Amino acid sequence: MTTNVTSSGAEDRLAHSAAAHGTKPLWSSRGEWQVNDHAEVPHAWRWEELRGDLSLAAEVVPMEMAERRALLFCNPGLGGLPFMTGTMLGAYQITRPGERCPVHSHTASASRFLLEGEGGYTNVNGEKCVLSRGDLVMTPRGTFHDHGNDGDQDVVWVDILDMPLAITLNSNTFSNEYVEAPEGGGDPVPARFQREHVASGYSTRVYGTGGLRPRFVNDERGASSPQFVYEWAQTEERLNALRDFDGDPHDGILLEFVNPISGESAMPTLGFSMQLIRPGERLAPHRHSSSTTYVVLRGHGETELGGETLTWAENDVFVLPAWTEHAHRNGSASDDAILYSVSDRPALERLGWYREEAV
Ligand code: GTQ
Ligand code: FE2
Repeated sequence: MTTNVTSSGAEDRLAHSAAAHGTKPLWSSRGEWQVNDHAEVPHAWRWEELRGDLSLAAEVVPMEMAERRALLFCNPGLGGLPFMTGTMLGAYQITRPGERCPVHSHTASASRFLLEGEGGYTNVNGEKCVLSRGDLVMTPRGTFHDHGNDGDQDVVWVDILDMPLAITLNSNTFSNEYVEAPEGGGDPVPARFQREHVASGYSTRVYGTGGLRPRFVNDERGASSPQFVYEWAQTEERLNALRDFDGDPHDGILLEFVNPISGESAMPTLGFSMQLIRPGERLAPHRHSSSTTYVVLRGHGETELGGETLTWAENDVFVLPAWTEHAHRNGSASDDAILYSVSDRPALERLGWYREEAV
């Protein structure tokens, strides 16, 4: 006589017993967990809707309490977590004239992309980086940073960090234990803000020309770009110089901000790009395993995104989830559209998991 182990009674007994002992049968449960049901979905955050909330936050929440006045973008696919994608956290952050945000550091790498106001700055490891609209500043993993607004209007920028990735990999740490020697010298003491240890504009002066590397400088900035600031004025010049090329069928005239020493992505986990979509231009659809967050610097348009049409206008933010078909289109026949974007492609490439296909 043989025992029929597939009989339902025996199977139920097995399932119960196996579960009670802390296991789950692979052969019958695969469909439940081999796909990510809690992944990011296409979504847009509208400047027109959120700018008022930023002003309200600035009115009612003093900086002493907020420390950083950021409204974190919540992707509706992520169950209420304040993340844009499985790998990226993003926010609009508002700083009022004269305000300063206290110094801190974290394992997560961060970036800011300025949308509104003059005189906003972030001090990264002692380098005060003053930003104008369209400027990008890097805050690589582990760097101490504090922000402020020396101008006379509100400053608003978009933060993008790889913090969800750092959390997933159990590596997210935070510190506000910053010490530095007093102005006149002596032993380091705790400080709420960094002094400027480096000349303002240092990293663009040293690295910002591209193709010409000062051999007498050797900044140790880990796997991230030694250039902290990428200025819009220079990016715009490059985009205009390249606008008559065919460009990529899917990405058009896209420039990646790279580490000027290695030529690799500006951060080991995240890649940063600026993309010109010319008047009337319609890009071809494709998809890839990386996810991307977009900020509209200029113009308006539409993106076919996983079978839906998502419209966008200046200063809007939107998410392209992993492996989702997409095609961008400039909505104007006469004006440029310019998209800033951050992608987790470098992280996936380093793991050997990046793939893409035209559709
Ligand atoms: O400005 O340093 O949106 O540390 C989230 C975490 C901004 C910042 C965020 C941060 C910051
Ligand atoms: Fe930070």
